[in-house]
Amino acid sequence: MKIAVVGATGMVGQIMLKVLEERNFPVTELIPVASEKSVGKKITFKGKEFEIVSMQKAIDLKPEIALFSAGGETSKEFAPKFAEAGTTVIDNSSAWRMDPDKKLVVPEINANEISKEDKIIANPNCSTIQLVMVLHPLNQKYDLKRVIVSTYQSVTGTGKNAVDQLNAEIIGNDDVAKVYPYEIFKNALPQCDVFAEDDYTKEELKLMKEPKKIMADDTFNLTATAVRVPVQGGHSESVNIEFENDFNLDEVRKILSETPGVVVMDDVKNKIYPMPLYSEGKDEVFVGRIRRDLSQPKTMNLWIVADNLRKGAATNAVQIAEYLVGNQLV
Ligand code: 11C
Repeated sequence: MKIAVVGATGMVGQIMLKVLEERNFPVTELIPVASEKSVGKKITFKGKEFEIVSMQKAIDLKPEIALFSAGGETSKEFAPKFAEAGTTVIDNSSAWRMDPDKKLVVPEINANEISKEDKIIANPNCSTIQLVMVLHPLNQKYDLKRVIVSTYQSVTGTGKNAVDQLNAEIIGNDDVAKVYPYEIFKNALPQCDVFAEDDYTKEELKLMKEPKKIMADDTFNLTATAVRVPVQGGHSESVNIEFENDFNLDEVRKILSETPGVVVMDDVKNKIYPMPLYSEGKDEVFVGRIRRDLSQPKTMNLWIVADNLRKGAATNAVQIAEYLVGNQLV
């Protein structure tokens, strides 16, 4: 499989390469693509060096699959050009996610929607992916009525400059570009991305819209507050879920523990619950603190953690690519 990674030097691009290597994806030719200033530089993949090429060169090489993680504007401009050349693009930006003609895919949930005609496939937002991995199996069994999610998001979701800001603030170095409007060390910012409609941030709106499309269900309500915290290993989410039907907590744990890609870590007597420090570098979505909401019936609280750069971005994209290959869709 000839595969391009667009944005190969970025945080997610680097993890895409790592995940392709770890999962032994059948790469016959790797085409790393990055901005003009990186063209000509080399990256190492499976012990071999590959030269970073320009976008046009990559399009001309007609890869079967292109994994894109280069931002929405780049994706809007170049994904259609790859698609016209016959490449199937798996795009990690928000550019195509809510386009009614594009599939928004979490493979464990809706990969079966993908057909050969889908030349641009959208990878959901990181905080959405870990949320739907848990919501979907519970929705199938108990029918969602209302979801309230509050996130605690890693600085890695903002990118390398944000990680640099946090690390500089930890050592008291003021000589660093500020990505956030305030200090992030020792702080919590109730703002992920910019403010958009109705005083919600773009991140909150993604969380409120994308799950309904992925689960093909708009019969439930969902609201979100997204918060940036001085953490690097992954995103955490406190989720309150009201169902149409009542549930049994042992059965809930059983359903989730039998869901591929989900790991239940829920043993409070032994202080076992998911944390970003634990999820870092792992592909699974971890869920714990599963308990009844004592304030109203048919409602539960739980806590979801995942590495936002892996299952939240790179791993999910590579899983889509694996599905394409495994089902002869490219
Ligand atoms: C964050 N979720 O943590 C974002 C990063 O739409 O893919 C990913 C943004 C996106 O800030």
